[in-house]
Amino acid sequence: MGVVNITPDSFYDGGRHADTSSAVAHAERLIGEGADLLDLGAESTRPGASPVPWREEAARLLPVLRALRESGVPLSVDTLKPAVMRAALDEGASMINDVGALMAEGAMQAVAGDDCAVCLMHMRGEPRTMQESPRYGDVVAEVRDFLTGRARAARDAGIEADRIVIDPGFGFGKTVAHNMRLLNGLRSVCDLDYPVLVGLSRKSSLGSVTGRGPDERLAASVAAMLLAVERGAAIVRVHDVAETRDALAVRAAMLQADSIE
Ligand code: HH2
Repeated sequence: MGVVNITPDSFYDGGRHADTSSAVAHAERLIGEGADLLDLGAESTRPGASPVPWREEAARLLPVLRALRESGVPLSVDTLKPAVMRAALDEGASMINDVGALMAEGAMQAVAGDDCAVCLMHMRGEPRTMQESPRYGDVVAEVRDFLTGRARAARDAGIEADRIVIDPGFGFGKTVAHNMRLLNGLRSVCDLDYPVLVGLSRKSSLGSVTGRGPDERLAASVAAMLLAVERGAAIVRVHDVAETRDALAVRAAMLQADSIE
């Protein structure tokens, strides 16, 4: 899943693709690099980010969505807002990626009647405040229980099981230690009966581990992605599609080594 941030303030690429034509060009580049799916986001959820009014978010998002809907690649929309969800589905989005796990009022109803996929993510708190001393007893068990509950709520609202994707939410109300424990314990999240999406690309935990800024976290991002896939992640949400595909090609070749001459 290639990330397309149509925002002025995303933590890594904020402002690089903030207007429609550069966002579309970036998306087309990611498709050329082999993205199977694109995630379009028009509101940053980085720690400390302030919410954007839904009309502004929609005004950033919809022209890009319209320009890409014939691209042949399914389009996911990263939003917390039911009004944006509905507008995106009307314009042909295939998936709603909600870092709020469809807990906002009206969010579940906005997607239930459609046939779109949904991504339900774990977050502790809200982006503005989520990094203010998050605490867990057992982070892996708590995230797993939360995702089990949200998937059940989605099923109860009429969302079929094969439309549901779950995500432990790396960096959303978690310290570096929490994120590393979650990465190591990802298998137990993947053992739930839903595909698991993982977003670790260029995140600050990788900066803490390596001492590097967002622009220098490519190697750490590829390593983290591969560790997640080894533990069963089905979808990896990344800024760097070509490098990610190369790493996955090495893994695939290793797994198929016996059948290669
Ligand atoms: N991470 C970000 C945004 N959306 N969605 C899911 N499902 N999982 C994630 O881990 C995830 C996400 C943050 O990354 P980015 O979009 O690059 O930054 P920003 O929120 O600042 O735009």
